[in-house]
Amino acid sequence: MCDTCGCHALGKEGGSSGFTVDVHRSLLEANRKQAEGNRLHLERLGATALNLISSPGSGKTTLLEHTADALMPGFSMGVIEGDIETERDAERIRKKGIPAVQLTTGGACHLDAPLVHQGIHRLVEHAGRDNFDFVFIENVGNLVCPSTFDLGEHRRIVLVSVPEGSDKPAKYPATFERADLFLITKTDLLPYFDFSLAEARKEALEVNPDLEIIELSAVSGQGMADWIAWLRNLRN
Ligand SMILES: Nc1nc2c(ncn2[C@@H]2O[C@H](COP(=O)(O)OP(=O)(O)OP(=O)(O)O)[C@@H](O)[C@H]2O)c(=O)[nH]1
Ligand SMILES: [Mg+2]
Repeated sequence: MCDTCGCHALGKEGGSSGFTVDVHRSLLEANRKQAEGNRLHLERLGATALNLISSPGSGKTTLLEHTADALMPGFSMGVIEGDIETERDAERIRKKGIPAVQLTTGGACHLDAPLVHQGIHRLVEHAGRDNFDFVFIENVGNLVCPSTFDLGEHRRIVLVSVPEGSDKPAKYPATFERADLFLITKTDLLPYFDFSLAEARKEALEVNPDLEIIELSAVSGQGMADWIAWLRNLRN
């Protein structure tokens, strides 16, 4: 098992031991139960919860900053930020007037459901209200480990930015298999990189034929209307 996060059932010698696999299974089972509890909890708050997964720097926080501008004041939102260290992303969101709490994992490369449960309580306390239309959960920047852990979200979103390359869906298939929406971000940079929108779409749909796909740039605004429409549609 990975010493940092427990996200792979591999022994230290590179093989899997029965003990390691059992511990891993029971960790995942405990996570699954807490995730169901989180989902009910979020529904009692009236919230649709979204889990954002991507490599570091794909533009998750920037997208949420711009989403705050576009969604407010029609919809209320709260944000649970996940990072290994620092309060920086929550501070960025709070500057937009949006309630945000920061979860720091202290080394683990993903959020898990028990940590997010704490985050829900802290968000309600911090916001001073118990009703939200949307709760966004920004996962730790990592395209691998977060895909294993249900956090109690209603939809899962995977982001890949143009500078990362269009070959990512085939290389990280589990994350795409388990996602509902694929956001191709930083499309304003397309002229400067060899990113192929056609390849990214094709590979993603080969992994998950039901995946919805939106191309956008939070900076230029291109595609943001499609993203906001997708969000609004979740509340209809
Ligand atoms: N050109 C361009 N840059 C962007 C866009 N969105 C984000 N960026 C830049 O990309 C960098 C990383 O953005 P963040 O929003 O912090 O990325 P993140 O996914 O939240 O990063 P982590 O939380 O560290 O995983 C910043 O310098 C942003 O200004 C975009 O649409 N276009
Ligand atoms: Mg961020």
